[in-house]
Amino acid sequence: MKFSLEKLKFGLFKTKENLLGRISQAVGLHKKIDQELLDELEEILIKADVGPSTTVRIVEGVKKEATKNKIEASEKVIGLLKDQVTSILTAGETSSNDLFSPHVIMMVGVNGTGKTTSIAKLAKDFKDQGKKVLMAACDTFRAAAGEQLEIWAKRVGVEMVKSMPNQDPASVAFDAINSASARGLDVVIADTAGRLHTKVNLMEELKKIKRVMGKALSGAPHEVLLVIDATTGQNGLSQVRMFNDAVGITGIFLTKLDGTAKGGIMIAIADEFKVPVRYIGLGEKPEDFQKFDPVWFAEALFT
Ligand SMILES: Nc1nc2c(ncn2[C@@H]2O[C@H](COP(=O)(O)OP(=O)(O)OP(=O)(O)O)[C@@H](O)[C@H]2O)c(=O)[nH]1
Ligand SMILES: [Mg+2]
Repeated sequence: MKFSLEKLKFGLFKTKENLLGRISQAVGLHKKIDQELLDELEEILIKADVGPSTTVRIVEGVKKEATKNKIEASEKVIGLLKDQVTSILTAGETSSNDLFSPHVIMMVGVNGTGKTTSIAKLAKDFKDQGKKVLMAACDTFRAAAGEQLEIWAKRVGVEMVKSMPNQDPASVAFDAINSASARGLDVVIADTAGRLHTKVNLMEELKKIKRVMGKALSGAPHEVLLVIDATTGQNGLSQVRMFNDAVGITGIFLTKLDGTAKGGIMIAIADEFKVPVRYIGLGEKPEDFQKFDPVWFAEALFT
């Protein structure tokens, strides 16, 4: 995928309006960085879904830096804010660019967050890098799920291991990994079910898929990506907690950042869980996503 700051800025448009737009307004009303301005900043960040504890940490950081460096002019507050946000987002990052062979990725998340679409995006990206990708239809719960994945597999031109309705999803994962190993394929991406109403069963099912993947290939899955819909705001935090407790997530794919003003959730996630956001979804098409880069993200948000 080609990185484009313009595309990122465009995708973050509403979040930016909500955040930078209001901050600029507040800055216009104050000459100096004083307590009143800091209080207003706090309110703006909380309204942008940055979350209370992360907001307090950011505002305190801004205050400390301003005092330490004797920065008084109110317009400088935006740069200070950008630095704080960058450092929070960077702290959550770990570099894990090693690809195993086959590299097994398990996608999890509550229903409708964008798992299947995001799998198509990743698959296309790997394919564009010359890798051979196999999708595994481990959502055997919802009848149409397999068909939906198959449409994407065809559209982006990768292979897929199908499943029967109600087949044990772990067995689908097992077969897919064995087949990929035998045929020397590079990447396996497993789609999983996301139903909400039977949380306990779902978590047990996901644990089993993960366990069985490890039996098919020691070390698999190499990545467990949690798909979070940015428009759900603070609820995303409890989803991180829930899935992390059950299957130990290695990264987050934050979808639907386009068209939401709630992108601040990303900062709260990075601060509270230290789980890196790896990708962001900026639209419905396979090319509408980017690898997450904290520096560029802060740049797109605050300038
Ligand atoms: N605007 C926008 N829409 C997205 C994005 N990612 C996914 N969607 C849309 O979100 C809807 C749900 O996407 P799916 O991929 O089917 O979600 P899912 O998690 O697989 O859903 P279930 O299989 O029902 O659990 C679809 O209409 C997608 O087009 C994104 O980054 N931006
Ligand atoms: Mg799906």
